[in-house]
Amino acid sequence: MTEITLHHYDLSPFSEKIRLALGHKDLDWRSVKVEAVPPRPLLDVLTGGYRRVPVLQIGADVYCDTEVIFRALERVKPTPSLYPTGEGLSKALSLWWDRATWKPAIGVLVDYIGEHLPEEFLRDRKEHYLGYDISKDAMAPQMPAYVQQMTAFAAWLDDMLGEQPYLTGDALSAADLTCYHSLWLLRANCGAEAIDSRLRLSTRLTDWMDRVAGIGHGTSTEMTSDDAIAAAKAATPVDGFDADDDPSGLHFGQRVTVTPDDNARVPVTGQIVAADAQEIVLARDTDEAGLIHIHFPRAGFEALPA
Ligand SMILES: N[C@@H](CCC(=O)N[C@@H](CS)C(=O)NCC(=O)O)C(=O)O
Repeated sequence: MTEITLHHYDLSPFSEKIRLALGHKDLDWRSVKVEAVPPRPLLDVLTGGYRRVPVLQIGADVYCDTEVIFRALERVKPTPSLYPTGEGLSKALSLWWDRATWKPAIGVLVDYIGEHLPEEFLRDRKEHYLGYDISKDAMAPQMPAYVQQMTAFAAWLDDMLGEQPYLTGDALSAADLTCYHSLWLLRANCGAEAIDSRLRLSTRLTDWMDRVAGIGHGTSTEMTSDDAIAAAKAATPVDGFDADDDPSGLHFGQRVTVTPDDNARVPVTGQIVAADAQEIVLARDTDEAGLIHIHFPRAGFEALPA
């Protein structure tokens, strides 16, 4: 089987979701560490310019966004599933959590460690990623509101757990990995005790976090970005997803742009080679890595004629 390669950095909570998914499926994978602040020219070759992290690569197939990465991992190794009770609830919970908690979680984070964030990191996040200033001073006036949001949402997770070990039932699902990630970010960087008390995390919730953490990250070996490009060049796209069923009238072979609809709104241009209501795949010819197929989810992205 072609190697599974994750392009990521340690502190990235969205990457932590995927590291845990790789652990859940007990996969061997290659780890390409990228800079926390772009430019990332070698990653851009593979993604066509999509600027967020993580990115999963399997040979010449490249997956942008954790939702479609989960989907790819399901295809590579269906069991244990990331969707033991079906995709709908897990995916809806994940999209809500990612979007509703990202700004408040960053607000709480910078209250604790904001003074240590480099100027170039803050500038990049404001100008090219989030569109707002995440410096400690800029976020301070809203701090009570961030705590209010995180506290409300964490209590909902606690309620969902009830008597069951995981959010959607007896078995772990993608929803657990997603809802874990921003709380992991806060506890790992601000101190678990401080966060547990500030956000009123119950013992039931922190026990669940311990269970999720216990999954681990599978087995990884380091790889350079250059070697990842060489692996893409040596491969041809092989992912079996070949649907021609776009719900909006886009058609096979059409040139389109695909752009996140929330932040880091860099359009990626290519020709449709597969599409349905959940996933779209663009073909791009690159000098450095040959033909690449880039996969995106549909929810949270806009695909429009180029
Ligand atoms: N919806 C995306 C969000 C990814 C995301 O925002 N990742 C953060 C890192 S945790 C990021 O890309 N930050 C800006 C950057 O690293 O360039 C996903 O699920 O993958």
